[in-house]
Amino acid sequence: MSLDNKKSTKTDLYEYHDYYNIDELLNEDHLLARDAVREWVKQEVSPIIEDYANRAACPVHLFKGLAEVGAFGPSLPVEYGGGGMDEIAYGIIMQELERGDSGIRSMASVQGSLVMYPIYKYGNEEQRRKYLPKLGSGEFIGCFGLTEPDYGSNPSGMITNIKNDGDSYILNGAKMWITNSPVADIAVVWAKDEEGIIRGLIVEKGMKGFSAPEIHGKWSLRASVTGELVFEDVRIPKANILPNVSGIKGPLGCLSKARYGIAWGSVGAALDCYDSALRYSKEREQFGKKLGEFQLTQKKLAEMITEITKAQLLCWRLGTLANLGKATPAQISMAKRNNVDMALKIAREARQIHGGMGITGEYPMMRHMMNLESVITYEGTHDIHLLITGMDVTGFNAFG
Ligand code: TGC
Ligand code: FAD
Repeated sequence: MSLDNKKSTKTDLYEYHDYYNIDELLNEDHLLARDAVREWVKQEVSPIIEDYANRAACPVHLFKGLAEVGAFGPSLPVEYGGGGMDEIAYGIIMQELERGDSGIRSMASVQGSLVMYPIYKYGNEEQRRKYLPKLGSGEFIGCFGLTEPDYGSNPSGMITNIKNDGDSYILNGAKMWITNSPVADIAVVWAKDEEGIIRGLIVEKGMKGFSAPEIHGKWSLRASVTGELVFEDVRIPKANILPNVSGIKGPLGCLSKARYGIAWGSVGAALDCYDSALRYSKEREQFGKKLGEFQLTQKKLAEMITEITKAQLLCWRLGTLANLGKATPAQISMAKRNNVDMALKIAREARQIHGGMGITGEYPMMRHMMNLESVITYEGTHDIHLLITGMDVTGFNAFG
């Protein structure tokens, strides 16, 4: 029996925590967007997510709802399927989604920042009109193919390639670890041309020689579908090449957009874990006292809200810089690295506060913790972002 769309009766008790009154720095649009997405997550994600994660199934039916709450390309222009909002609104939406589940935020990150953004930024008008409204409305699902089996942290080494053949290119190669690939209608793929220059192209489902097998056996992001992209002499019309970018800075520019969203999103996962631990500490008694009355529990909770508050401020400042077009890739790396690491540590501490109950699906920490093991790896690993900061402050390149 399929459990698709079947909701549990579990109530989502989540309450937001804003220790430094950061809400006062937000405008009405931000708050409206946030409240709408928060409510949507409570109604549509929380009741089903444990079940989907348990079954390692992707709730693809949520794509339409994600589109309706404006989660796809919130800061892209409305006429191209986006939300026409600013970068802070984009960040807040990602935070609310990841409060529900990192996999749901992943669906939105990939669609908006890794598929719609490159088509908008690097595509021509015909490509924009053809794909963006359908992606923005959730009619099309997209994926982003950069990583290869032998080129993860070093995508510049990629071997996937295109060869000129009249009015087409012939694409060969393989991509690995691609979010949404098995369910995607289109893939934005990065490949080297005959001069070794990286180009972006749009590959459509059904093209001969193109397949997208699912990767099974993940213990992380179980409600997100991940797969490969395999290209065997796939004929790509020249009209599908993104004309306005070449070189690795093309995909890296998309990653900056998505990493920015993860910096905000991971705070959502941390908030959910903290919120659950705080509530549990006020309910559960041992030795005749509430857990929250013990100093050791207070230390855990006090440190959690301190780290969350620092991360919230980092996001707000980064968002302000992004709105001015001044957020540098290295600043984004610092926020992505810090906030994901913070969220992972908080998930572990919050799990401890719940004792044995913390390992069950009754509470969200284990799911967030396992998800965050992917989040700390994808979009640049924890150490790669450290090296980006190191290079920025010293001027010395420690890669390679
Ligand atoms: P490098 O020589 O440093 O730079 C080449 C050119 O690119 C520019 N650039 C950037 N531009 C925009 N945003 C960024 N983040 C940029 N980083 C670099 C740079 O200024 C330069 O421009 P120009 O004009 O001088 O040509 O390039 P490199 O090949 O040495 O690479 C550096 C390194 C290692 C930092 C980079 O390769 C890297 O970030 N590696 C990590 C790989 C990664 O993050 N992969 C992510 C795959 S996608 C994914 O994980 C999606 S998960 C989605 C989900 O489910 O949410
Ligand atoms: P490697 O690059 O092999 O790294 C292994 C280890 O070596 C890491 O700890 C790394 O930090 C370390 N290391 C590497 N180089 C150095 C160095 N110079 N100095 C010090 N340490 C180093 N990719 C996409 O293109 N599209 C997607 O949609 C996508 N979705 C993903 C979804 C999931 C669930 C996962 C797990 C990954 C996804 N990825 C995607 C791929 C992801 O971006 C890569 O896994 C990531 O960039 C790391 O590459 P790798 O796994 O090959 O690890």
